[in-house]
Amino acid sequence: MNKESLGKTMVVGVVVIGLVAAAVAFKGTENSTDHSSGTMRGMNDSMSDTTSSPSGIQETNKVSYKGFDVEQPKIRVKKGTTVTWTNEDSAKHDVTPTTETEEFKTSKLFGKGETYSVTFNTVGTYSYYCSPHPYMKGTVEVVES
Ligand SMILES: [Cu+2]
Repeated sequence: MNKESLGKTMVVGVVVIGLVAAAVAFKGTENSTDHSSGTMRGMNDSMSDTTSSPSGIQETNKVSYKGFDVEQPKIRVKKGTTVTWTNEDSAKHDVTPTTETEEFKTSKLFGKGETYSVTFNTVGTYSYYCSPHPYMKGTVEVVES
Protein backbone atom coordinates (compact mmCIF):
# COMPACT_ATOMS: atom_id res chain seq x y z
CA MET A 1 0.00 0.00 0.00
CA ASN A 2 1.49 3.33 -1.01
CA LYS A 3 1.16 6.56 0.93
CA GLU A 4 -1.55 7.91 -1.33
CA SER A 5 -3.83 4.92 -1.02
CA LEU A 6 -3.22 4.76 2.73
CA GLY A 7 -4.31 8.39 2.92
CA LYS A 8 -7.46 7.65 0.91
CA THR A 9 -8.25 4.67 3.12
CA MET A 10 -7.89 6.82 6.23
CA VAL A 11 -10.15 9.50 4.73
CA VAL A 12 -12.75 6.90 3.84
CA GLY A 13 -12.40 5.42 7.31
CA VAL A 14 -12.88 8.79 8.99
CA VAL A 15 -15.89 9.55 6.79
CA VAL A 16 -17.43 6.15 7.61
CA ILE A 17 -16.82 6.63 11.33
CA GLY A 18 -18.27 10.11 11.03
CA LEU A 19 -21.39 8.79 9.28
CA VAL A 20 -21.83 6.01 11.83
CA ALA A 21 -21.39 8.51 14.67
CA ALA A 22 -23.90 10.85 13.03
CA ALA A 23 -26.32 7.97 12.50
CA VAL A 24 -25.99 6.88 16.14
CA ALA A 25 -26.44 10.45 17.32
CA PHE A 26 -29.51 10.85 15.08
CA LYS A 27 -30.94 7.55 16.26
CA GLY A 28 -30.33 8.69 19.80
CA THR A 29 -32.26 11.93 19.33
CA GLU A 30 -35.02 10.10 17.52
CA ASN A 31 -35.35 7.63 20.38
CA SER A 32 -35.36 10.27 23.07
CA THR A 33 -37.98 12.25 21.13
CA ASP A 34 -40.10 9.12 20.86
CA HIS A 35 -39.74 8.47 24.55
CA SER A 36 -40.75 11.95 25.60
CA SER A 37 -43.68 12.18 23.20
CA GLY A 38 -44.73 8.67 24.24
CA THR A 39 -44.68 9.76 27.85
CA MET A 40 -46.65 12.88 27.01
CA ARG A 41 -49.22 10.83 25.13
CA GLY A 42 -49.51 8.48 28.08
CA MET A 43 -50.04 11.35 30.47
CA ASN A 44 -52.63 13.00 28.24
CA ASP A 45 -54.45 9.70 27.88
CA SER A 46 -54.67 9.12 31.59
CA MET A 47 -55.75 12.72 32.16
CA SER A 48 -58.51 12.58 29.54
CA ASP A 49 -59.61 9.21 30.94
CA THR A 50 -60.28 10.67 34.36
CA THR A 51 -62.14 13.70 33.00
CA SER A 52 -64.11 12.27 30.08
CA SER A 53 -64.94 8.64 30.82
CA PRO A 54 -67.71 9.20 33.38
CA SER A 55 -70.79 10.39 31.48
CA GLY A 56 -71.85 12.34 34.55
CA ILE A 57 -75.36 10.92 34.27
CA GLN A 58 -76.62 9.34 37.47
CA GLU A 59 -79.32 6.68 37.60
CA THR A 60 -81.33 8.10 40.48
CA ASN A 61 -84.69 9.71 41.13
CA LYS A 62 -83.40 11.88 43.95
CA VAL A 63 -81.93 15.33 43.46
CA SER A 64 -80.52 17.44 46.28
CA TYR A 65 -80.11 21.17 46.29
CA LYS A 66 -77.13 21.78 48.54
CA GLY A 67 -74.74 24.71 48.86
CA PHE A 68 -76.48 26.51 45.98
CA ASP A 69 -75.59 23.59 43.79
CA VAL A 70 -77.46 20.70 42.21
CA GLU A 71 -75.82 17.58 43.62
CA GLN A 72 -77.15 15.33 40.82
CA PRO A 73 -77.24 17.67 37.82
CA LYS A 74 -77.82 14.92 35.25
CA ILE A 75 -80.09 12.06 36.10
CA ARG A 76 -81.67 9.27 34.06
CA VAL A 77 -84.91 7.57 35.09
CA LYS A 78 -87.32 5.13 33.54
CA LYS A 79 -90.69 6.31 32.30
CA GLY A 80 -93.20 6.41 35.15
CA THR A 81 -90.63 7.36 37.79
CA THR A 82 -91.30 10.05 40.35
CA VAL A 83 -88.34 12.38 40.74
CA THR A 84 -87.99 14.19 44.06
CA TRP A 85 -85.97 17.34 44.63
CA THR A 86 -84.95 18.02 48.24
CA ASN A 87 -83.71 21.37 49.45
CA GLU A 88 -80.88 21.05 51.96
CA ASP A 89 -80.09 24.77 52.00
CA SER A 90 -81.42 27.45 54.32
CA ALA A 91 -82.20 29.53 51.24
CA LYS A 92 -85.33 28.76 49.27
CA HIS A 93 -85.06 27.18 45.84
CA ASP A 94 -87.47 26.11 43.14
CA VAL A 95 -87.58 23.82 40.11
CA THR A 96 -88.29 25.74 36.91
CA PRO A 97 -88.51 23.70 33.71
CA THR A 98 -86.86 25.37 30.72
CA THR A 99 -90.01 24.30 28.86
CA GLU A 100 -93.03 23.49 30.96
CA THR A 101 -95.07 20.47 30.00
CA GLU A 102 -98.33 18.98 31.28
CA GLU A 103 -96.24 16.81 33.60
CA PHE A 104 -93.33 19.06 34.46
CA LYS A 105 -94.41 22.37 35.92
CA THR A 106 -92.63 25.07 37.90
CA SER A 107 -92.65 24.44 41.63
CA LYS A 108 -93.23 27.04 44.28
CA LEU A 109 -90.16 28.12 46.25
CA PHE A 110 -89.45 25.49 48.85
CA GLY A 111 -87.32 25.77 51.96
CA LYS A 112 -84.93 23.61 53.93
CA GLY A 113 -86.06 20.00 54.27
CA GLU A 114 -88.92 20.50 51.83
CA THR A 115 -89.34 18.56 48.62
CA TYR A 116 -90.90 18.81 45.19
CA SER A 117 -91.89 15.73 43.19
CA VAL A 118 -92.76 15.18 39.55
CA THR A 119 -93.80 11.92 37.89
CA PHE A 120 -92.38 11.64 34.39
CA ASN A 121 -94.53 9.50 32.08
CA THR A 122 -93.16 10.81 28.79
CA VAL A 123 -89.78 9.87 27.33
CA GLY A 124 -87.52 12.85 26.73
CA THR A 125 -84.82 15.06 28.21
CA TYR A 126 -86.06 17.82 30.47
CA SER A 127 -83.95 20.79 31.50
CA TYR A 128 -84.67 22.86 34.56
CA TYR A 129 -83.08 25.52 36.71
CA CYS A 130 -83.75 27.34 39.96
CA SER A 131 -85.30 30.70 39.15
CA PRO A 132 -83.68 32.73 41.98
CA HIS A 133 -80.31 31.09 41.17
CA PRO A 134 -80.34 30.25 37.44
CA TYR A 135 -76.82 28.80 37.63
CA MET A 136 -78.37 25.93 39.59
CA LYS A 137 -79.53 23.73 36.76
CA GLY A 138 -79.88 20.15 35.66
CA THR A 139 -81.53 17.68 33.33
CA VAL A 140 -83.81 14.73 33.79
CA GLU A 141 -83.53 12.14 31.03
CA VAL A 142 -86.60 9.91 30.90
CA VAL A 143 -86.05 6.64 29.06
CA GLU A 144 -88.33 3.80 27.98
CA SER A 145 -88.98 1.47 30.92
CU1 LIG B 1 -81.98 28.25 44.12
